[in-house]
Amino acid sequence: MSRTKSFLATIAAILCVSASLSLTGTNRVHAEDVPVIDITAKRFAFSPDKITLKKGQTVKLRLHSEDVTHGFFLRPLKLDEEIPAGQSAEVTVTPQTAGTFTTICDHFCGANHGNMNMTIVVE
Ligand SMILES: [Cu+2]
Repeated sequence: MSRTKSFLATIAAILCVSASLSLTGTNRVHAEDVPVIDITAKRFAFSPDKITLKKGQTVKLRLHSEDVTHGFFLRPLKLDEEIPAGQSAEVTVTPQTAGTFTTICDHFCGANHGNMNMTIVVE
């Protein structure tokens, strides 16, 4: 009887330890392994105007607007964000297709809006 009890206690202790290990492991992966790329939108350009991503690698794009509301639209990467005036928006993306893509501002922001775009290269 007491042998069974101590056996069960040992199992419980192992489960506890492995549960807490896997939790901290998950948190660490999220905090450190997703690179952040800052992109600033301002009439009528994005800065930087070109970024390079790796196929299959997740990145977080942190989009900032320095003036009015802008859009950030790129159908092949399923990006369709609105960047509110003077604020930021975040989107996480894992590109699955290599190529050179053009992201456009799809929220009308003024006279030269039609030429506001940036390049995303996936390699
Ligand atoms: Cu625009």
